[in-house]
Amino acid sequence: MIEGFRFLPEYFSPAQQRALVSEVLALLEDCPLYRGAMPRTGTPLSVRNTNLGPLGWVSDIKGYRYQPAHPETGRAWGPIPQTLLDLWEDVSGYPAPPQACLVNWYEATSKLGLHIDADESARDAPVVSVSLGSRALFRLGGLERKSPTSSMRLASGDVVILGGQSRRAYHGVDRIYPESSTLVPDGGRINLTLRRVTAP
Ligand code: MD3
Ligand code: FE
Repeated sequence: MIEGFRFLPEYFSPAQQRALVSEVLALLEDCPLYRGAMPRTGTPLSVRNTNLGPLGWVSDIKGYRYQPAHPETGRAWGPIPQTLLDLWEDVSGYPAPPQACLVNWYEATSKLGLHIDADESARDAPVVSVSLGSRALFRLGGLERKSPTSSMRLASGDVVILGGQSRRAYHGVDRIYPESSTLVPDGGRINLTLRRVTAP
């Protein structure tokens, strides 16, 4: 496995997972999920998104970027839940708080192609990911698209930390296993990723 990758299975208890899903669902009322699109082609993304925090990651026909406002409502994103700020403090080893929590919402057939995350200028900061709801088949490769990959299942409550070399690695989600959990409505999956965007 690539340097800097850490897997903390069942970091959150079932009770903590339920509380976190309830809190996120409540925040989505003012900060709704929307469907982004691929740069240039405008092909709709398979996963719906929203963000929490001062900045949010957005993808549309014009490109990928971080911005302070929701692309459809024009309002600021909602707050990052304290539980997630505490998680960042516990596991990131980074001297400043996260600025974005990207919410990825997977339905039964959603997937996320192999990609790298390169839109953050704070390149020394890790990404911290929380999985909630149905299990996902996650694929992690190396620094080049052609690098060999390995797959693992991410289950509800699992935390993954992408630091060091792994922060620059190709990765994606091949599929979810819908209804492997009832935590998220319609047997879906929520992935929350905490990100530092700018150097402190
Ligand atoms: C490896 N999310 O939001 S989480 C993403 O399950 C993303 O929704 C996936 O890829 C998901 O960009 C994977 C684990 C993860 C998150 C960020 C990474 C792995 C990563 C950034 C760099 C390298
Ligand atoms: Fe990613």
